Amino acid sequence: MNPSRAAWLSSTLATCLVGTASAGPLVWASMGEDAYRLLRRAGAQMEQVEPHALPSETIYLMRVDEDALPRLSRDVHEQLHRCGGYIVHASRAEGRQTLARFKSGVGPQGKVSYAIDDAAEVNALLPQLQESQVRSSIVQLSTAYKNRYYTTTGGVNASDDLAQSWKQLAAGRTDVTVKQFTHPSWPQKSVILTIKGTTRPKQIVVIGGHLDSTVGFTNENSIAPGADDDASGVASLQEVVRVLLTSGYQPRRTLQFIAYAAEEVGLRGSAAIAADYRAKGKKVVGALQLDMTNYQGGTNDITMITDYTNAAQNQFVRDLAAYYLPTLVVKNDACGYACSDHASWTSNGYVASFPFEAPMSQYNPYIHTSQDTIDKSGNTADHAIKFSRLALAYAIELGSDGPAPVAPRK
Ligand code: IPO
Ligand code: ZN
Repeated sequence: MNPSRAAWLSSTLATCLVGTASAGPLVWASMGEDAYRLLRRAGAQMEQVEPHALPSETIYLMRVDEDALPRLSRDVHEQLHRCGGYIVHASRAEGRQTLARFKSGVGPQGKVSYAIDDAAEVNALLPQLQESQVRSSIVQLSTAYKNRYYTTTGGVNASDDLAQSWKQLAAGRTDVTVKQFTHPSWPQKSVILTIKGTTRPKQIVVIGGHLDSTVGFTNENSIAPGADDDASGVASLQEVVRVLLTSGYQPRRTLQFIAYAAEEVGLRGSAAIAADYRAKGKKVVGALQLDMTNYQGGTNDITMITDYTNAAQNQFVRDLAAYYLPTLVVKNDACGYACSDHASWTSNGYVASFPFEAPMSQYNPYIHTSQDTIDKSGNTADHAIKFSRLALAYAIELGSDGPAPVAPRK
C-alpha cells in the first residue's frame, strides 16, 4: 500500500472511532491506558509516546493530533464505559513534571485542622442559600450564549459577563476583588473572586468550577448550553459567594472562587492557574471542585471522587456532609485520569476534592451535546443547591480556621 493511501485509511479509521475530521497540530497530552488504546486503534497521529507508571495506573505522555482529542472522553465513556480524561501540556518537560508530581503525591502545605467548629456561623447562613438563585444562574449561563467554548465569542462574553456580575456582588467591599486571569494561548479568561482573609490572608481556600462548554468539535455557532456541565457548578459556587457577601462574613483565611476557562480541552485553564500559584509559592490549603451538580441520576446525593483527590480532605468533606446535611446519601466512586480541574491542583502538589452529582454509571447522559439543558433536571436546581450547602460549610469551616473568637469576659 502506498503511504498516502495508508494515511487516508488511518484517518478514515480515526473518523469512525474518534471523529477526527482532519489532522490538526500536534500537542503534548497525557492520558490513561483506555484513552491511549482508543486513539491508537483509531490511527490518530502520535509521536514520542512514553509510558509513566503511576501507583494507580499507567499514564501515557505523547505528542498527538489535537483534532483527535475533542471526542475522546465521550468515546471512552460510550465504548469502554469508563471516564477517560486527558491533560494538555505546554511542553514535554511540563508533562513529565506533572506526571512526576502525581507519582510522588506531594503532600499538603503545612498542617490544616479539619475540626468542625464553626456550626453557629454555618447554620446561620445555610438557610439563606436559595434554589431559585442557583436555578436562574444556570438558566442565564446556559441560554445567553450559543456556547461557552474557550475560543468563541460566546466563551469570551460568558467570562466578561461573569466578571461583571461578580463585581456587582462585591460592590462596597474593600476586601473583595474580582479579576480575570488571562491565558496567553486562547481568548477566554478564567474569573477569580477573592475574599481576603483577616488574620491568615496568605493561606488560600479555593472553590472552583469550569465556565467553558463543549459539544466535541465546537465552533462559533455550535449549540453547547452546558447547563449541567458546568453551568451548574459555577451557579452552585456563585450562590455561596452571594450569601457570604450579603451576610458580611469575613474569613480568616483567603477564599477564592474560580470559574476556570478551557477545562473541556485538557484542563488547560486550571492547569495554568495551579502552575502559576505553585511557581509563586502560594499556599493553597485546599481546593474543592464543582463540575456537574444538578443531575441526580440515582439515589446518591453526593458521590465523592476518590482518585486523584486527597483522602484526608475527602473525609473532611464527608464529615461536613454528615454534620450539616445529615439526610444526604454520600457514596464514593472513581472517575479516572484528569476527569476535571481537581487534577490540576493535585498535580501541582495541592490538596483537592471533587464531590460529584452521581456515580459514574448514572451521571447526566446529555453532557457534551446540544441537549445539556436544565429541563433534564426537571427545570429545578434542587440537586445543585445541595452542593452549594456543602461548599458553604467547606468555605466557612476551612476559611475560619478554628472557632469564632470568644468575646472577652467582662
Ligand atoms: C465527569 C466527571 C466525573 C465523572 I464519575 C464522570 C464525568 C465529567 C467530566 N469528564 C467533564 O466532562 N467535565 O467537564
Ligand atoms: Zn465536560
